[in-house]
Amino acid sequence: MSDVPSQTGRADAAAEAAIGAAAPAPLSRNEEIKARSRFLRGTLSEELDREAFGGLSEDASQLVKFHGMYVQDDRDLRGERAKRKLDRALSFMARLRIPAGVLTPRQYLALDRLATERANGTLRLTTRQTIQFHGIIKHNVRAALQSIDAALLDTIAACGDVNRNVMAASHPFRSRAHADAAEAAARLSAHFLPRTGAWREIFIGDQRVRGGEPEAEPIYGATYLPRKFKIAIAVPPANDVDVFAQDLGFVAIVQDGAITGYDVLAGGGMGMTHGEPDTYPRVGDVLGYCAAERLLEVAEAVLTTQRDFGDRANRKRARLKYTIDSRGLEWFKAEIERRMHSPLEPPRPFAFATHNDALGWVSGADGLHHLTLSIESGRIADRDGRHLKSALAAIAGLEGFTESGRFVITANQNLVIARATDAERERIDALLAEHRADLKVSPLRQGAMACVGLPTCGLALAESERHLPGLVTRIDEILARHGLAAQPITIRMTGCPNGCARPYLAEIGLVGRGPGRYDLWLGGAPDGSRLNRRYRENLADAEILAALETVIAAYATGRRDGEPFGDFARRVSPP
Ligand code: SRM
Ligand code: SF4
Repeated sequence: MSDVPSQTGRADAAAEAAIGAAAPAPLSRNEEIKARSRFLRGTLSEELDREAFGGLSEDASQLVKFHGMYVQDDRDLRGERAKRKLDRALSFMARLRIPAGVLTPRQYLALDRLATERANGTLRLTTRQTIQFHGIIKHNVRAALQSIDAALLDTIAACGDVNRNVMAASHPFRSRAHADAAEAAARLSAHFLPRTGAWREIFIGDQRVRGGEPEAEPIYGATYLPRKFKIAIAVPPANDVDVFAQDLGFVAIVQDGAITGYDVLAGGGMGMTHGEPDTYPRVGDVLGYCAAERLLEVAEAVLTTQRDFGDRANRKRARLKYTIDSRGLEWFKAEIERRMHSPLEPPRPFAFATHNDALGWVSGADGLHHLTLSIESGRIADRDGRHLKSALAAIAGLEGFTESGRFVITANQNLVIARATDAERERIDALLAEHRADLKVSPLRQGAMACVGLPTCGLALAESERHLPGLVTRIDEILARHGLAAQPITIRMTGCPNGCARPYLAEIGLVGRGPGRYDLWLGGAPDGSRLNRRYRENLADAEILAALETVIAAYATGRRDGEPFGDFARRVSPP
């Protein structure tokens, strides 16, 4: 492991010493909150007991994120409640930590029940291979987390200034290399899990052992990281985890079917703020290659470099991508290698073909079958005559499959129902059909992703999850008019520029500006390796459709042989 100081809070001092610059800017308020929190406890426990108020104080609202939760309000109800002089309708969103997105069907059943009994009746698969619950009222928070704990799961570090859910190629049963990647994700997740006992004490009811070891965070230190930190492992030729969008990405190098090492990427990130050019999306840079057994060592060197040099004054510039851009890639690589006591090897060649999921059944050499099921915007619900939630619960409860099957969440918000026998495969198909949950979707819809957006996201400027499906229908009509109905194209929408559905890597990106208005970004690569560019700003739906019709018509007649839509859009609309 790297021999770096283990306690932070001195990060700014270290950074200033290193560059010999002017007096440091004052730390952000979140740094004070973390420092005072006694390893993420703060006043959370007492505040949870006060049920007369449905939310938390500002400081506790920041701390609860480290435990995987957000205080939100239903924005559909805001205006009406304000008119009636009522407080906001507050509730909690809880996000699980599920490394590589792998669940047993039994765990899934527990989560399905939780959604019905303690949340808003739906489960939301996220773009980082995990599940969110919305609408948990304060009174239910502890009970919800206790049922998560009983299912041998947790929400620790699912949000907050820590390493987030670690992603891996979404089909761990496809090959030995895929299984290796999922196992490596679990190891990374465990290695960077905060050591504080706060989650168990506050939500589960565990008592601290009197006179026990003093608590410490050997990797993070008392003030954790300057900002969130994200890791993913891709197994070529699928870039289904969007490895270029991660703070730290590993691309598996496979020999004789097993992962022997990784190309290491650093500095990816999506978020930006409208009108603030010093914030921007960025794809990760390839730093070099490491042998598989050095995975944790490399990851710790990168994470602790960001811990010590990331910006703790300005949270808008606190991600690793800005640390790298401020100090330079050469400096960054040298610092990683200094911490590892040896250089990375030159990168090995790799090639990706796609960043989407391949839908449908595939069968393994072991005779087991795996179904990748399209879940629109990751929302599992019984609605509009389609009983997806009931269907998945029935599948998870199939005798035998409950124990031997697996549910795997993909980074494209889809679900792999894995490890089914011949007979189980037949039952699964029948259950999906009975519940009208086996809809055939167009290639465009297969490559569509939307962030949550309204009504729960406090940062949304425009609709997203509720809006994209209808817009896709209309874009499909345009594609059909131009003979392109079968053309796979990635389209991603977010309700604001934070980029939660990674829209800047899509062939068509739509980024919320204000109610009903979006910026249109075009030209991402079909394998997710290139940023798209802003093509038009502040468009209403009719303007988006008109702009797309023009480009799609030109693509229909002017594309080169086999040229993907994103490549064409980039070629014909240079910067
Ligand atoms: Fe995100 C904040 C939802 C993946 C970049 N994201 C939020 C919050 C928590 C809003 C808030 O801070 O108040 C959203 C909660 C909405 C809700 O009601 O549920 C939210 N982000 C999501 C999810 C659920 C979107 C989805 O539809 O699946 C994803 C949950 C991931 C998970 O399971 O951990 C989600 N967010 C992402 C990604 C994609 C990724 O990680 O690969 C990104 C872009 C990559 C990146 O981090 O650069 C992303 N979310 C952000 C940002 C911008 C961060 C930045 O430094 O630029 C914010 C705002 C912030 O942190 O201040 C944000
Ligand atoms: Fe909310 Fe913006 Fe993320 Fe969408 S992209 S979930 S609107 S923060």
